[in-house]
Amino acid sequence: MFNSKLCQLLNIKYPILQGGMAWVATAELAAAVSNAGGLGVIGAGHMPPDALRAEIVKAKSLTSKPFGVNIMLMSPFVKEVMNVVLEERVPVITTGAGNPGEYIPALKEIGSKVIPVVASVALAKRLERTGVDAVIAEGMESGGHIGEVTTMALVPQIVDAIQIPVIAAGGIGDARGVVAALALGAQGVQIGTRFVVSTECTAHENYKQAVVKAKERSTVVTGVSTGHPVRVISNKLTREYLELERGGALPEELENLGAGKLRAAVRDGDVERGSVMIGQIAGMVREVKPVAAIIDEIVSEIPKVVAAVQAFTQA
Ligand code: TUI
Repeated sequence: MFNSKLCQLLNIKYPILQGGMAWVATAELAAAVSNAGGLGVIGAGHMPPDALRAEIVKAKSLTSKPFGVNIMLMSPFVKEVMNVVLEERVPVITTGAGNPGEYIPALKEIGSKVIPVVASVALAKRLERTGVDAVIAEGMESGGHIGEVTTMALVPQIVDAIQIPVIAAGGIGDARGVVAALALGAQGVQIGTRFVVSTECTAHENYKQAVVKAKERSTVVTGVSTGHPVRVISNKLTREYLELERGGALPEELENLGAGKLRAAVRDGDVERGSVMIGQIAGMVREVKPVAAIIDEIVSEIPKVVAAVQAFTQA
């Protein structure tokens, strides 16, 4: 086990959480991450309750280790999927895209660990008072729905503002990112993008290859005008979307254009007309590897990175 409060809290070997990516983070990916010593997380996204229950049951059959479910608070099924995770007694719940406040008492009562994603100091402070176990401070380098502050600026400000453990997310994909996060005061990291390009990830091969081909400037942020900014790979869809957005299109028109597009990219492999949500570190992801190899590589390179940093302070 790693000497991190997070490892004790979640009963995991390495302080590495897998991002709960809608459509991408299935039971297969989550179980692979948990089996490799991290915390795998099923992404509930917009899943109906029965589909989520089936994923949870599958994950339980694939791993005996703790795993989590990410609940996307903008989902129309949020109340029903909350009931499913309560009934299935999922050990860890992460939340995204909103304030989970009203759901926290019921989750705490059955002993689930609750770890919301936050993009601001204000929400981190408010949620600490409700008894959450940790927060994930997610910078705007991340893929998908994002906030406005970078990981480098957000993490230390949240670390200074609260007492519970902080997990850094956004722009982390290798040992250098992990060491940087720990230097900022985080107790662990959440990684999404790097796990998309893994053998166990069930996303369409076209999606993985779009990430492999991406460079550091390949993503754009759509939806700023609707109040729901989303980072995705630039393609036919984003060119059309951003043109409409610049022309002052109504939020409803833009939401309609985006509807169903993540599924089209992840499941059908339509990476030109679909929504390829991915973080800015896509540019350093070069090859598809098994999850265990990704985690082993990250963990095994940490001492080398620490030594390189330490060398700066030695005369
Ligand atoms: O949730 C995410 N990333 C996501 S969710 C998602 S699903 C989707 N599908 C289609 C269109 C749009 C989204 C894809 N990616 N990350 C966690 C996250 N949460 N990032 C930012 C936030 C956040 C933002 C505002 C959390 C709380 C918040 O506070 C609102 C409030 O009420 O204070």
